[in-house]
Amino acid sequence: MPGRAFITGVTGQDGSYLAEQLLAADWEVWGLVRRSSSAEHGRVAHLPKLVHVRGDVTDLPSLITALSNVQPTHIYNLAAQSSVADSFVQPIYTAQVVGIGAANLFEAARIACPEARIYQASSSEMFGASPAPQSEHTRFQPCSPYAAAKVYAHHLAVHYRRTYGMFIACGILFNHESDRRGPDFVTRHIARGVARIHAGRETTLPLGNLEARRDWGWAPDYTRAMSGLLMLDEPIDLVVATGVSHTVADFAAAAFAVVGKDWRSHVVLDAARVRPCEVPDLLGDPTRAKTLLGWAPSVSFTQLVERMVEAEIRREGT
Ligand code: NAP
Ligand code: F7E
Repeated sequence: MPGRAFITGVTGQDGSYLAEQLLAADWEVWGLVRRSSSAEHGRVAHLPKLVHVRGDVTDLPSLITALSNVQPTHIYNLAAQSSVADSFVQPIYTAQVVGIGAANLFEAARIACPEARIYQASSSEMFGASPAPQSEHTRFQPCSPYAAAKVYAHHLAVHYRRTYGMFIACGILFNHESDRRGPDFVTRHIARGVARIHAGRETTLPLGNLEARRDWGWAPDYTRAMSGLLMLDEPIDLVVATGVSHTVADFAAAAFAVVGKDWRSHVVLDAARVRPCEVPDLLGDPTRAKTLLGWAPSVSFTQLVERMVEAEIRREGT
């Protein structure tokens, strides 16, 4: 039965797809939107039924007020400073939004709506240096301030689950992409660079570590898994991944191939894009997600790359 959902991070990539999917299934959807002098909220501008609630996950009173007023049945905590690269530059801010932000959300829910089911956006980045493949049993070895903050939030979710009996499920999601991805992430950066080179507006594409491996999937598949996780009888931790990984170089090669170009003629190494500490190899084992949710990715790596490059070509108007 549809209920009332409250989403933090609703203006982001995942929040926008999740809101779309829930509204299409007749849920009432409320989204936390923070104040900005220039916000246009482009990813959710096409969703008139989405109710915007002013607040910030670093501001506990705003969360208590929002949850007291909305009284959601389901809460999705997607708000984050989600860039791993930027977390090295702003480690304290990242901890405040990703770590303390989650603590504020759990505490606000405990006070205002303790019966609500909560989804916590955990991340494959938490596995860090642990060798591939990674599953629910793999040790967390975070390699960035972002990952360390996500590990804190994850452990806190488990603590609230065990100590207060709250329904808090953690989706440990591997990289998922779309044409709504932020422009700084490598897939969108590559897709946009290819489109600009195709249009004759650039000649080179700067990249950092080409050898890092990631398990890339299609974002709307992953937001389906989020709502599925809150439909289970018990709150659990669940890995969501395709089970296939590629290097950054593979992504670049596939993206340039969409416009008939050789990536080696355009990619240039930019040392400033290499991180102080790198996660070398993320490859998820989605067995449990398949068993418990019947979840499977609907888009292959090649289709994902094509969709992203074609979307950027449309944006470039060529
Ligand atoms: P995203 O596009 O970067 O969106 C982040 C969202 O958080 C935006 O709506 C942003 O609002 C909001 N936000 C940031 N700081 C906030 C604050 N202080 N208070 C309230 N809202 C705040 O991220 P995403 O890719 O959709 O990812 C969603 C969640 O899943 C994040 O928690 C991310 O860490 C996690 N995750 C993502 C992936 C992935 O591959 N995409 C994988 C694993 C886990 P503004 O629009 O105002 O900036
Ligand atoms: O980097 C390498 C980079 O920034 C992927 C977030 O959603 O997924 C995301 O984190 C790889 C890394 O994503 C460039 O070093 C090379 O190895 O696209 P990314 P991420 O760091 O994996 C996880 C699961 C999350 O939870 C995060 O929120 O690509 N790389 N050259 C580059 N990366 C970027 N951004 N830019 C480059 O030029």
